[in-house]
Amino acid sequence: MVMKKIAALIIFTVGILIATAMVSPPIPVGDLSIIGPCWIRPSTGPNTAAYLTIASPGGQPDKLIKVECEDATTVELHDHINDNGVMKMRPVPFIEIHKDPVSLKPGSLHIMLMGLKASFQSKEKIPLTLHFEKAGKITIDFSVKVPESTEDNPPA
Ligand SMILES: [Cu+2]
Repeated sequence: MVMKKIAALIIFTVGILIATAMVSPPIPVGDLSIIGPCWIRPSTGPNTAAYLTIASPGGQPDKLIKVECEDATTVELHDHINDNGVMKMRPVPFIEIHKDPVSLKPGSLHIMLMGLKASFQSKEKIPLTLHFEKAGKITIDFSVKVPESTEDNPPA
């Protein structure tokens, strides 16, 4: 009886490990490929940021022009610039996508979610609608999660 329980526990644990290790497959949208993970930093105030990686495998250039999120008052596309040694965020009108994957990541390009209508907690799923100039739009559930390494940890 005890052995059965242990066996069941092992099978359960292995199952969870496999599920965690699996990387979600790229999501196609038109000629583009959304390469995961699509994630959002948990909110500690009214704003937070969302990240993902996008490529155009066929080499057709495109642009991410707008993102919508029902849980945020305003959504902007942001980049980081080095202003005399001070890293500052600034809005950009679009993010260009080419054959090589473009990574939106902490300290770099990101989707800025401002005026959150509720706090975003770890493990929540927040749907964002991405609008591309040519590929059209797609809604993806972004996972709220704490950045994995300290390297990924500069604010937004
Ligand atoms: Cu920002």
